[in-house]
Amino acid sequence: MYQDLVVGFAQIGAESEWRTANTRSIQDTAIRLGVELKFADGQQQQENQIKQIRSFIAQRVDVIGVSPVVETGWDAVFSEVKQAGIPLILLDRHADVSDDLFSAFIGSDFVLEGQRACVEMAKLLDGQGNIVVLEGTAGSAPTVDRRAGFESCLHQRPGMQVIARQYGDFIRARGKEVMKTFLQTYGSQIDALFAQNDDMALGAIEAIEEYGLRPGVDIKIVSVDAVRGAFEAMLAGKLNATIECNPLLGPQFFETALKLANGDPVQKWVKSDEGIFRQDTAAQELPKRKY
Ligand code: GZL
Repeated sequence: MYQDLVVGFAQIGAESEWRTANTRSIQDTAIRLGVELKFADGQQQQENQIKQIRSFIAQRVDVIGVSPVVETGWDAVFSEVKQAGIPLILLDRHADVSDDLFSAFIGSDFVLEGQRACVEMAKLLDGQGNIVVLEGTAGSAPTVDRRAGFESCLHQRPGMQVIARQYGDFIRARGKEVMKTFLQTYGSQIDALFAQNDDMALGAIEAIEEYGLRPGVDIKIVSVDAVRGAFEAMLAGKLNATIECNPLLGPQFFETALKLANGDPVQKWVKSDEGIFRQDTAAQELPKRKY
C-alpha cells in the first residue's frame, strides 16, 4: 500500500523552472498517495546527494530515488544501497553505472531531444548558418546526450556549424552572461542559438535584446523543456521552438517505487513521451501547460 511506503529522494537542486516543476510533481504526488517522502535538496552538489543517500540507508527507507547531478562518481554509494537491500530508482537523469546497481530509470531520451532540436534548427536556417550553444551542467546526462543528439544530426547538415559552446548550468542568469560573451566575440555572425534548456534561452534573449538584435528573428532560438516561459517567449516571437522534456514524473516514480517495495517486476527504462512546440501553436498550448 502507498500509505505504508517510506521513500527517500535526493533531488539535484532548484536551478530551473523544470526542476521546480519536477520537485512539485514528486511532493504533490506523495501527499496525494499518502507516501512518507523524505526529500533532500542537493543544491547541485554531488557530495550532498551522496550524503543524503547514505542518510536514507541509515533510516532504512523502503525505496531510494535520485536525480544524479552528473553521470559519474556513483559506484560506491550505489553499491552501499544495493548491499543494504534497498531498491534504487534513477529519476530524470541517468548515471554511468552498471545495470545491477539500480532497479529502474524513469526519464527522457535526451539524445532524441538533441536530434529534434537540430532538425528544428535546420528548418529555421534552411540548412545554412553559424550556431552558438548554451550547454547545461558539465558531465550531466542531459548535457552529454543533448550534445550527442544535436551533433549527430549536424554531421548530416554541412551547411550548419557550431562556432561556440559554453556551459550555463541550466541557470537563466548564466545563460545571459554566456550569451553576452558570444555576442561580444561573434556579434552578427551568429545566426542561431541552441540552448539546452528554456531558462538559459530566456536569459540569452535578454542579452540579445540588450545587444540590439532581435531574438527569434536575427538570431533563431531553439531550446528544450517546454516550460511556460518558453511559450510566452514564442508568443512574443522571441523563441522559435522548444523541445518538450517532461518533469511531471511523480506518478511514475511512486508507481515504480511501490512495485519494487512489493517485489514486483518493473521496466528498466520507463521513457517519458514528449513533443515539439513551435510559435504557430504557442497560443493554443499555453493555457494547457501544467508547468
Ligand atoms: C532534464 C533535466 C534538466 C532540464 C533542466 O531532464 O535534468 O535539468 O532540462 C534542468 O531545465 O535543470
